[in-house]
Amino acid sequence: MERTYVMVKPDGVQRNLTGEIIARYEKKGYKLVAMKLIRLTREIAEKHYAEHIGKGFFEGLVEYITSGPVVAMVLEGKDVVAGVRAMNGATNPANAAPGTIRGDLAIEVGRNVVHASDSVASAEREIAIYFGPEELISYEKNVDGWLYE
Ligand code: D4T
Repeated sequence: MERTYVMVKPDGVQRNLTGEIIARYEKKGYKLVAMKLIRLTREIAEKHYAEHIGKGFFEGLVEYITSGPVVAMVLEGKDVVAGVRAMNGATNPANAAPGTIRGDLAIEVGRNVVHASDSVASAEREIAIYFGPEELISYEKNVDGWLYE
């Protein structure tokens, strides 16, 4: 089953949106297989956002993402990478549709409350940055038969 890396960013934690954001994924049917509260170091932030090093917004991005704790998690489900990206909405909340997390809960691109991997390859890379294999828990849920044919 596919997995993705999701992170409630510092603004989401500070604004008490962690529970609401996780609840949306849970209600959809995605399964939490790992979760923890952590504070990113600059080193981790640079690893995570390596593709953006050197861009104009990079320093502000690192300052923001290291400014307070984040809730890091791994979600599992059929086509979960694309599904969570769709639930999160456009990167810039100004372009995010109502009903999406960013469309409903955020205003500016530099405070967009949540992160999710943009491909299966990114998910594998990002999960490995934040979690050791022993932290990923495979388990059955009774509801699975009501979610999948
Ligand atoms: P993340 O990775 O945070 O889920 O965002 P996306 O995958 O949706 O978008 P991204 O990688 O293009 O951007 C990473 C991160 O940088 C911030 N950002 C981005 C910014 O502050 N200004 C910008 O112009 C862009 C493009 C927001 C998300």
